[in-house]
Amino acid sequence: MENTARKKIIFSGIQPTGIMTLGNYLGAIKNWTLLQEEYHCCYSIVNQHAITVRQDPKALRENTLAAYALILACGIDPEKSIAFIQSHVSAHAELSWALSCYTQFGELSRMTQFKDKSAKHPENVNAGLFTYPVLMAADILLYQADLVPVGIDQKQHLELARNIAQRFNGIYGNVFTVPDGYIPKAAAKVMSLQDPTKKMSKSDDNPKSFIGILDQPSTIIKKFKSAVTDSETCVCYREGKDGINNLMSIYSAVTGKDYDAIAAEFEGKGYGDFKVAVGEAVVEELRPIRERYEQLMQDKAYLESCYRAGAEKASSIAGRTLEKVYKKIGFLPK
Ligand code: ATP
Ligand code: LTN
Repeated sequence: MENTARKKIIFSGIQPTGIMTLGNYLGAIKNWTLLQEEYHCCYSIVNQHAITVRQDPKALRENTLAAYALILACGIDPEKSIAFIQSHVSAHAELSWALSCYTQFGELSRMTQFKDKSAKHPENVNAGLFTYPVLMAADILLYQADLVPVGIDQKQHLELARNIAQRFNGIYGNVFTVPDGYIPKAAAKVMSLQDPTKKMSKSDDNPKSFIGILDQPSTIIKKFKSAVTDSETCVCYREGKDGINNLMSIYSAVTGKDYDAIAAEFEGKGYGDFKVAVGEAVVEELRPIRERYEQLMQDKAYLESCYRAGAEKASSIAGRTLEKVYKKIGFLPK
């Protein structure tokens, strides 16, 4: 009989490539915190993914600690969830190598993130950028994750992870759980405030295009006031109104109001009022996170004890899966 009592397992990761944005928060991390009440959750700062783009070593070290502190500040409780740094658990790189031998060149060539990032960094189209989704599959499959909370931009990578798992299981029997995505209804893809046809991204060169989770309230309001919209006046969700649609989805994700309620609230009012309301709602959502982050960064010893304990717990789970995989493949035991 199937064991229906097993608590589901969640895995997700975020790269320490700069200050996290409102997109990262609404698209992913907010769900991370909600899920930890009901599930076994593993969350990782994926610094090995980050080096697919050239990083300054000192900045990478600092950003890794900052990202770790930030996920705790957002509400990840290191007692409830396993929160760790990817490079501290060697099984990720090891499984990634094995899985790369079960992934086709053609599959990786179709990944849109690879195409985008290689166009953005033509001077450094390295093999890691190409095999990035295999490492991501290893991250997820090591923990036998059932659900992976991510923004919609990661859907294609997730589909590949499912394909790799199914292929491996097809050859060797039931080794991996086949994961499903967990994508939020509102704000699955927060768009740039300056070009609402583009994803809000923390590596965007124009800081006005994104809201950093740690931005000061006055900066947040200023950025929303200068958000690009359209030449109409109606606050309503409609095709072609990319800027307003984006602001509505942010407002909806933060306040829980649906689009009809938002349209009614701003009927007869201009975009100016709406932009300020969105800004203020976001300021209030982010204020406690910024305050908690500042406290946590004062206590490096605490952060260190958390990520060490996290790595230990993660290693023990990941090690078990890796051992099973090695055995199935036919690697002679040590
Ligand atoms: P970069 O912009 O530097 O490529 P990124 O922010 O897209 O990085 P990650 O830091 O790895 O990439 O993203 C972590 C999580 O945040 C992922 O689940 C991703 O789907 C989500 N995410 C990123 N940007 C957005 C966005 N604009 N809207 C919604 N979710 C997002
Ligand atoms: N590729 C993801 C980050 C990431 C991830 C993961 C997300 C790496 N490994 C495992 C979920 C599960 C991105 O957001 N760019």
